Amino acid sequence: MSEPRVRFEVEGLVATITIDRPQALNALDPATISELSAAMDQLEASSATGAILTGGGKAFVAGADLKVLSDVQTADRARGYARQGQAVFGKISASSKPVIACVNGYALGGGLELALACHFRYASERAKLGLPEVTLGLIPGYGGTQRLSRLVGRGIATELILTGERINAAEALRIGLVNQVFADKDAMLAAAAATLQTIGAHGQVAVKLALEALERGLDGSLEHGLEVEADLFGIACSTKDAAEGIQAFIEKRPAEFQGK
Ligand code: DAK
Repeated sequence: MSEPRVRFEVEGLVATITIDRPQALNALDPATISELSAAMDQLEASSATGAILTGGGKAFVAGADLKVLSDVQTADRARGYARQGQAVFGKISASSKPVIACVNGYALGGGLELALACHFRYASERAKLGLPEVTLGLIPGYGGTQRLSRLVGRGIATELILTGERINAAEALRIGLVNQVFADKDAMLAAAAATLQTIGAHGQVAVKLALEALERGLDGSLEHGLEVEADLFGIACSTKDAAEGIQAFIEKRPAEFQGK
Protein backbone atom coordinates (compact mmCIF):
# COMPACT_ATOMS: atom_id res chain seq x y z
CA MET A 1 0.00 0.00 0.00
CA SER A 2 1.32 3.48 -0.79
CA GLU A 3 1.99 6.06 1.95
CA PRO A 4 -1.01 8.23 2.88
CA ARG A 5 -0.87 11.61 1.16
CA VAL A 6 -3.23 13.41 3.52
CA ARG A 7 -3.12 13.32 7.33
CA PHE A 8 -6.16 14.03 9.48
CA GLU A 9 -5.63 14.75 13.18
CA VAL A 10 -7.90 16.13 15.89
CA GLU A 11 -6.87 17.88 19.06
CA GLY A 12 -9.73 19.19 21.15
CA LEU A 13 -12.01 21.25 18.94
CA VAL A 14 -9.46 21.65 16.15
CA ALA A 15 -8.78 19.25 13.29
CA THR A 16 -5.65 19.57 11.18
CA ILE A 17 -5.64 18.29 7.62
CA THR A 18 -2.11 18.13 6.22
CA ILE A 19 -1.40 17.45 2.57
CA ASP A 20 1.78 15.49 2.98
CA ARG A 21 3.55 14.67 -0.25
CA PRO A 22 6.61 16.85 0.30
CA GLN A 23 8.72 15.08 -2.33
CA ALA A 24 6.36 16.59 -4.96
CA LEU A 25 5.73 19.81 -3.00
CA ASN A 26 2.28 18.39 -2.18
CA ALA A 27 1.16 18.54 -5.84
CA LEU A 28 -2.41 17.34 -6.25
CA ASP A 29 -2.65 14.01 -8.04
CA PRO A 30 -5.99 12.14 -8.18
CA ALA A 31 -5.09 10.01 -5.11
CA THR A 32 -4.32 13.12 -3.04
CA ILE A 33 -7.58 14.73 -4.12
CA SER A 34 -9.56 11.68 -3.17
CA GLU A 35 -7.79 11.45 0.23
CA LEU A 36 -8.60 15.12 0.76
CA SER A 37 -12.24 14.33 0.05
CA ALA A 38 -12.12 11.53 2.66
CA ALA A 39 -10.50 13.92 5.18
CA MET A 40 -13.38 16.36 4.70
CA ASP A 41 -15.83 13.51 5.42
CA GLN A 42 -13.84 12.75 8.58
CA LEU A 43 -14.07 16.39 9.60
CA GLU A 44 -17.86 16.41 9.22
CA ALA A 45 -18.14 13.22 11.28
CA SER A 46 -15.63 14.25 13.98
CA SER A 47 -16.10 16.16 17.22
CA ALA A 48 -13.85 18.96 15.89
CA THR A 49 -15.67 22.24 15.25
CA GLY A 50 -13.29 23.42 12.51
CA ALA A 51 -10.12 22.58 10.63
CA ILE A 52 -6.75 23.91 9.62
CA LEU A 53 -5.67 22.89 6.11
CA THR A 54 -1.93 23.07 5.53
CA GLY A 55 0.97 21.51 3.66
CA GLY A 56 3.72 19.22 4.94
CA GLY A 57 7.30 20.40 4.35
CA LYS A 58 8.15 23.68 2.62
CA ALA A 59 5.12 24.03 0.33
CA PHE A 60 1.40 24.47 0.83
CA VAL A 61 0.54 22.90 -2.54
CA ALA A 62 2.59 23.57 -5.70
CA GLY A 63 -0.39 22.98 -7.96
CA ALA A 64 -2.03 20.18 -9.82
CA ASP A 65 0.41 17.33 -10.43
CA LEU A 66 1.92 18.37 -13.75
CA LYS A 67 3.41 14.92 -14.28
CA VAL A 68 -0.11 13.44 -14.17
CA LEU A 69 -1.58 16.31 -16.20
CA SER A 70 0.99 15.70 -18.93
CA ASP A 71 -0.83 12.39 -19.59
CA VAL A 72 -4.28 13.97 -19.74
CA GLN A 73 -4.53 14.48 -23.46
CA THR A 74 -8.23 14.56 -24.26
CA ALA A 75 -10.66 17.33 -23.39
CA ASP A 76 -13.01 14.74 -21.88
CA ARG A 77 -10.38 13.36 -19.49
CA ALA A 78 -9.26 16.88 -18.57
CA ARG A 79 -12.86 17.79 -17.88
CA GLY A 80 -13.24 14.70 -15.65
CA TYR A 81 -10.09 15.67 -13.77
CA ALA A 82 -11.40 19.23 -13.34
CA ARG A 83 -14.78 17.98 -12.09
CA GLN A 84 -13.11 15.64 -9.54
CA GLY A 85 -11.15 18.57 -8.08
CA GLN A 86 -14.07 20.97 -8.26
CA ALA A 87 -16.29 18.50 -6.37
CA VAL A 88 -13.78 18.20 -3.52
CA PHE A 89 -13.06 21.94 -3.41
CA GLY A 90 -16.84 22.49 -3.39
CA LYS A 91 -17.09 20.14 -0.41
CA ILE A 92 -14.60 22.34 1.45
CA SER A 93 -16.30 25.61 0.63
CA ALA A 94 -19.74 24.18 1.52
CA SER A 95 -18.46 22.55 4.72
CA SER A 96 -20.61 23.17 7.78
CA LYS A 97 -17.39 23.62 9.81
CA PRO A 98 -14.92 26.45 9.12
CA VAL A 99 -11.73 25.50 7.31
CA ILE A 100 -8.75 27.90 7.52
CA ALA A 101 -6.04 27.49 4.89
CA CYS A 102 -2.62 27.96 6.49
CA VAL A 103 -0.37 28.78 3.54
CA ASN A 104 3.14 27.86 4.63
CA GLY A 105 4.97 28.14 1.30
CA TYR A 106 4.12 27.76 -2.39
CA ALA A 107 0.39 27.93 -3.15
CA LEU A 108 0.42 27.81 -6.93
CA GLY A 109 -2.27 26.98 -9.46
CA GLY A 110 -4.47 24.26 -7.98
CA GLY A 111 -2.77 24.96 -4.63
CA LEU A 112 -4.00 28.55 -4.55
CA GLU A 113 -7.39 27.35 -5.81
CA LEU A 114 -7.48 24.96 -2.85
CA ALA A 115 -6.70 27.81 -0.44
CA LEU A 116 -9.43 29.86 -2.14
CA ALA A 117 -11.96 27.09 -1.51
CA CYS A 118 -11.28 27.39 2.24
CA HIS A 119 -13.34 29.84 4.29
CA PHE A 120 -10.38 32.15 4.88
CA ARG A 121 -6.61 32.13 4.67
CA TYR A 122 -3.60 32.83 6.87
CA ALA A 123 -0.07 32.95 5.45
CA SER A 124 3.45 32.65 6.76
CA GLU A 125 6.06 35.10 5.54
CA ARG A 126 7.45 32.37 3.27
CA ALA A 127 4.21 32.05 1.30
CA LYS A 128 4.28 32.55 -2.47
CA LEU A 129 0.92 32.60 -4.18
CA GLY A 130 -0.06 32.63 -7.85
CA LEU A 131 -2.06 31.16 -10.69
CA PRO A 132 0.61 30.31 -13.31
CA GLU A 133 -1.72 28.22 -15.53
CA VAL A 134 -1.51 30.53 -18.55
CA THR A 135 2.29 30.20 -18.51
CA LEU A 136 1.64 26.48 -19.13
CA GLY A 137 -0.94 27.10 -21.85
CA LEU A 138 -3.80 26.28 -19.45
CA ILE A 139 -6.37 28.20 -17.50
CA PRO A 140 -7.27 27.59 -13.84
CA GLY A 141 -9.50 24.50 -13.70
CA TYR A 142 -10.38 24.21 -10.04
CA GLY A 143 -12.42 27.38 -9.61
CA GLY A 144 -9.58 29.94 -9.67
CA THR A 145 -11.11 32.35 -12.17
CA GLN A 146 -14.33 32.43 -10.17
CA ARG A 147 -13.22 32.35 -6.54
CA LEU A 148 -10.22 34.70 -6.89
CA SER A 149 -12.25 37.38 -8.65
CA ARG A 150 -15.06 37.12 -6.11
CA LEU A 151 -12.53 37.52 -3.29
CA VAL A 152 -10.16 40.26 -4.51
CA GLY A 153 -12.17 41.84 -7.34
CA ARG A 154 -12.13 41.27 -11.05
CA GLY A 155 -9.34 43.68 -11.97
CA ILE A 156 -6.73 42.31 -9.58
CA ALA A 157 -7.77 38.72 -10.34
CA THR A 158 -7.50 39.32 -14.07
CA GLU A 159 -3.99 40.73 -13.69
CA LEU A 160 -2.85 37.79 -11.55
CA ILE A 161 -4.42 35.22 -13.87
CA LEU A 162 -3.11 36.75 -17.11
CA THR A 163 0.42 37.51 -15.89
CA GLY A 164 0.77 34.26 -13.94
CA GLU A 165 2.95 36.17 -11.48
CA ARG A 166 3.61 34.98 -7.95
CA ILE A 167 2.96 37.36 -5.09
CA ASN A 168 4.39 37.27 -1.58
CA ALA A 169 2.50 37.21 1.71
CA ALA A 170 2.58 40.99 2.21
CA GLU A 171 1.02 41.61 -1.21
CA ALA A 172 -1.53 38.84 -0.60
CA LEU A 173 -2.48 40.59 2.63
CA ARG A 174 -2.72 43.96 0.87
CA ILE A 175 -5.18 42.68 -1.75
CA GLY A 176 -7.27 40.74 0.78
CA LEU A 177 -6.29 37.31 -0.44
CA VAL A 178 -5.11 36.33 3.05
CA ASN A 179 -6.43 37.67 6.34
CA GLN A 180 -3.22 37.66 8.41
CA VAL A 181 0.51 37.03 7.95
CA PHE A 182 2.75 35.35 10.53
CA ALA A 183 6.52 35.17 10.97
CA ASP A 184 6.59 31.38 10.65
CA LYS A 185 4.46 28.28 10.27
CA ASP A 186 4.25 27.48 14.00
CA ALA A 187 2.97 30.95 14.85
CA MET A 188 0.43 30.69 12.00
CA LEU A 189 -0.85 27.28 13.11
CA ALA A 190 -1.13 28.44 16.73
CA ALA A 191 -3.10 31.52 15.66
CA ALA A 192 -5.40 29.47 13.41
CA ALA A 193 -6.02 27.00 16.25
CA ALA A 194 -6.82 29.92 18.59
CA THR A 195 -9.25 31.35 16.01
CA LEU A 196 -10.97 27.98 15.69
CA GLN A 197 -11.18 27.69 19.50
CA THR A 198 -12.89 31.09 19.58
CA ILE A 199 -15.35 30.02 16.90
CA GLY A 200 -15.81 26.64 18.60
CA ALA A 201 -17.00 28.31 21.80
CA HIS A 202 -19.95 29.94 20.01
CA GLY A 203 -23.30 28.36 19.23
CA GLN A 204 -22.45 25.78 16.58
CA VAL A 205 -25.84 25.94 14.87
CA ALA A 206 -25.29 29.67 14.40
CA VAL A 207 -21.77 29.09 13.01
CA LYS A 208 -23.13 26.54 10.56
CA LEU A 209 -26.01 28.82 9.46
CA ALA A 210 -23.65 31.81 9.03
CA LEU A 211 -21.36 29.70 6.82
CA GLU A 212 -24.38 28.56 4.83
CA ALA A 213 -25.62 32.14 4.38
CA LEU A 214 -22.17 33.20 3.09
CA GLU A 215 -21.90 30.16 0.79
CA ARG A 216 -25.40 30.29 -0.70
CA GLY A 217 -26.03 34.02 -0.52
CA LEU A 218 -23.03 35.49 -2.30
CA ASP A 219 -23.51 33.92 -5.70
CA GLY A 220 -26.61 35.76 -6.87
CA SER A 221 -28.07 39.23 -6.56
CA LEU A 222 -28.09 41.15 -3.26
CA GLU A 223 -31.85 40.52 -3.14
CA HIS A 224 -31.28 36.76 -3.39
CA GLY A 225 -28.55 36.92 -0.73
CA LEU A 226 -30.80 38.84 1.65
CA GLU A 227 -33.56 36.29 1.15
CA VAL A 228 -31.17 33.43 1.95
CA GLU A 229 -29.94 35.35 5.02
CA ALA A 230 -33.49 36.02 6.26
CA ASP A 231 -34.44 32.34 5.88
CA LEU A 232 -31.39 31.18 7.83
CA PHE A 233 -31.79 33.99 10.39
CA GLY A 234 -35.32 32.66 11.01
CA ILE A 235 -33.92 29.18 11.66
CA ALA A 236 -31.19 30.57 13.96
CA CYS A 237 -33.76 32.53 15.99
CA SER A 238 -35.78 29.40 16.71
CA THR A 239 -32.85 27.42 18.20
CA LYS A 240 -32.26 26.66 21.89
CA ASP A 241 -28.78 28.17 21.44
CA ALA A 242 -30.28 31.55 20.47
CA ALA A 243 -32.61 31.48 23.49
CA GLU A 244 -29.64 30.62 25.73
CA GLY A 245 -27.32 33.22 24.14
CA ILE A 246 -29.82 36.06 24.62
CA GLN A 247 -30.79 34.91 28.14
CA ALA A 248 -27.11 34.67 29.13
CA PHE A 249 -26.57 38.25 27.92
CA ILE A 250 -29.50 39.50 29.98
CA GLU A 251 -28.31 37.57 33.06
CA LYS A 252 -24.72 38.82 32.53
CA ARG A 253 -23.22 35.32 32.44
CA PRO A 254 -21.39 33.27 29.80
CA ALA A 255 -23.68 31.34 27.47
CA GLU A 256 -23.74 27.56 27.64
CA PHE A 257 -24.43 26.47 24.09
CA GLN A 258 -25.53 22.95 23.30
CA GLY A 259 -25.42 23.08 19.51
CA LYS A 260 -29.21 22.80 19.26
N1 DAK B 1 3.52 18.75 -10.14
C1 DAK B 1 4.33 17.67 -10.00
N2 DAK B 1 5.52 17.72 -9.37
C2 DAK B 1 5.92 18.92 -8.88
C3 DAK B 1 5.09 20.09 -8.97
C4 DAK B 1 3.84 19.97 -9.64
N3 DAK B 1 2.96 20.99 -9.72
N4 DAK B 1 5.75 21.11 -8.38
C5 DAK B 1 6.93 20.60 -7.92
N5 DAK B 1 7.02 19.28 -8.20
C6 DAK B 1 8.12 18.38 -7.91
C7 DAK B 1 9.34 18.69 -8.79
O1 DAK B 1 9.17 18.06 -10.03
C8 DAK B 1 10.44 18.09 -7.95
O2 DAK B 1 10.40 16.67 -8.11
P1 DAK B 1 11.76 15.89 -8.55
O3 DAK B 1 12.18 16.54 -9.80
O4 DAK B 1 12.68 16.13 -7.39
O5 DAK B 1 11.29 14.47 -8.68
C9 DAK B 1 10.00 18.36 -6.51
O6 DAK B 1 8.59 18.61 -6.59
C10 DAK B 1 10.67 19.59 -5.92
O7 DAK B 1 10.47 20.67 -6.82
P2 DAK B 1 11.66 21.65 -7.27
O8 DAK B 1 12.97 20.91 -7.25
O9 DAK B 1 11.22 22.27 -8.55
O10 DAK B 1 11.66 22.69 -6.07
P3 DAK B 1 12.15 24.22 -6.13
O11 DAK B 1 12.14 24.68 -4.72
O12 DAK B 1 13.40 24.37 -6.93
O13 DAK B 1 10.99 24.99 -6.95
C11 DAK B 1 8.66 25.56 -7.46
C12 DAK B 1 9.71 25.13 -6.37
C13 DAK B 1 7.30 25.54 -6.79
C14 DAK B 1 8.99 27.00 -7.88
C15 DAK B 1 8.77 24.60 -8.67
O14 DAK B 1 8.69 23.26 -8.16
C16 DAK B 1 7.67 24.81 -9.64
O15 DAK B 1 7.69 25.74 -10.43
N6 DAK B 1 6.67 23.87 -9.59
C17 DAK B 1 5.58 23.92 -10.54
C18 DAK B 1 4.60 25.02 -10.15
C19 DAK B 1 3.46 25.04 -11.11
O16 DAK B 1 3.55 25.52 -12.23
N7 DAK B 1 2.38 24.39 -10.69
C20 DAK B 1 1.29 24.08 -11.52
C21 DAK B 1 0.37 25.26 -11.59
S1 DAK B 1 -0.84 24.98 -12.78
C22 DAK B 1 -6.77 21.02 -14.57
C23 DAK B 1 -6.99 21.23 -13.26
C24 DAK B 1 -6.18 22.04 -12.55
C25 DAK B 1 -5.11 22.62 -13.18
C26 DAK B 1 -4.89 22.43 -14.49
C27 DAK B 1 -5.70 21.63 -15.20
N8 DAK B 1 -7.57 20.14 -15.27
C28 DAK B 1 -8.67 19.56 -14.61
C29 DAK B 1 -7.20 19.60 -16.52
C30 DAK B 1 -4.19 23.39 -12.40
C31 DAK B 1 -2.96 23.53 -12.85
C32 DAK B 1 -1.95 24.05 -11.99
O17 DAK B 1 -1.96 23.83 -10.81
